[in-house]
Amino acid sequence: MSHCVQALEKNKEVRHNWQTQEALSLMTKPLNDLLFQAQSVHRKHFDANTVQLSTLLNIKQGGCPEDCAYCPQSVRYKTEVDAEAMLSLDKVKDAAEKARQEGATRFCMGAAWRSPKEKDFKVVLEMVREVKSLGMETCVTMGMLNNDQTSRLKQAGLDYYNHNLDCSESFYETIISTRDYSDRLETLASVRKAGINVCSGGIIGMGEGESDRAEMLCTLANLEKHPESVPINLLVKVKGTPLADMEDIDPFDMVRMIATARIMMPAAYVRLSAGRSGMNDEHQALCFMAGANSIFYGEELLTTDNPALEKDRLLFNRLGINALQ
Ligand code: SAM
Ligand code: DTB
Ligand code: SF4
Repeated sequence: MSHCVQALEKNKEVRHNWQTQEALSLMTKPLNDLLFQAQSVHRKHFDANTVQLSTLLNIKQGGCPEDCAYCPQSVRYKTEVDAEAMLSLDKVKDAAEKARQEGATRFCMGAAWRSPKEKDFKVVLEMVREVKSLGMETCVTMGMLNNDQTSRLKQAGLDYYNHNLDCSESFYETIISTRDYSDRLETLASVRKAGINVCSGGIIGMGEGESDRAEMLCTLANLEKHPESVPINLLVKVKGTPLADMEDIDPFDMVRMIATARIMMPAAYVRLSAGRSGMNDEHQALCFMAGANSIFYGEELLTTDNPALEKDRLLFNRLGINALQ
């Protein structure tokens, strides 16, 4: 096939007119058919044996005023996570340096805020500049932002902003009451407008239905431009949160969610995000086969465990996966 025809084929796959019913039909196909389709799409857009590594650091833990039902950092729930002060610039620099040495290409800083206050925001700008100067990609997640803030982040060298939809608009009110779905979309629009890459995805296993999952993927895929990065989190059930006793979902549901995201957003990095500690190697391998090509690499997420570096290296070796350089 000529390069020109190949490019046309790829373009055809990048659509922005997805309907929930269509996404749902994809998601519920026989698993082998779904995996085959996802792998085929994946291979047109990416090297199928390369996975991108992002390392997370919680730069401001706990004490968040929001009521997200899954979150151990909300002040409203009695969890084992205490509120702490913001980390120092030096600590952040050291952690980023270590992450780079371990092979991560992106350093993601998370803060448990509804939205940043000016004084703290200035410190985050400084952190972005420092991490950027180490030669790493930078990512921040700290809640809602306005246009002034996104443009200042862009100027400081921010590459990605993570702001998840978390779930479908229909299911949203069961999970969060302290801000609206439209607030989330506005922040995403502002990030996009400022020229920062969008990182946005959600969580499964919160009691949502299959059609909620399909609806959320449609909202993401129907944005004017697909997010460059789509994290799919499996709920980490934390004691003290309202979702602590949710039932486990079928492991294949995670595989289906990833495969469907891959097909609907062919050129996005789909991240197998929270929840890997509870997955066995075979389950993770299926997620990579379904088109996941990014992970959080590092022994901690924000407040919960992630697999040990050595364990991930061994898994990559056994699967013949290389880390994106
Ligand atoms: N406070 C900011 C916000 O909510 O946008 C940034 C940090 S917040 C912890 C980032 C994301 O982590 C949430 O949107 C959610 O998708 C994910 N997350 C938080 N707790 C989780 C859990 N227990 N299991 C899975 N994902 C979780
Ligand atoms: C995302 O989608 N997942 C990350 C990141 N973005 C910030 C957070 C996962 C948090 C899991 C629960 C915790 O460690 O507190
Ligand atoms: Fe706060 Fe973010 Fe946790 Fe919601 S998810 S309670 S906004 S830290």
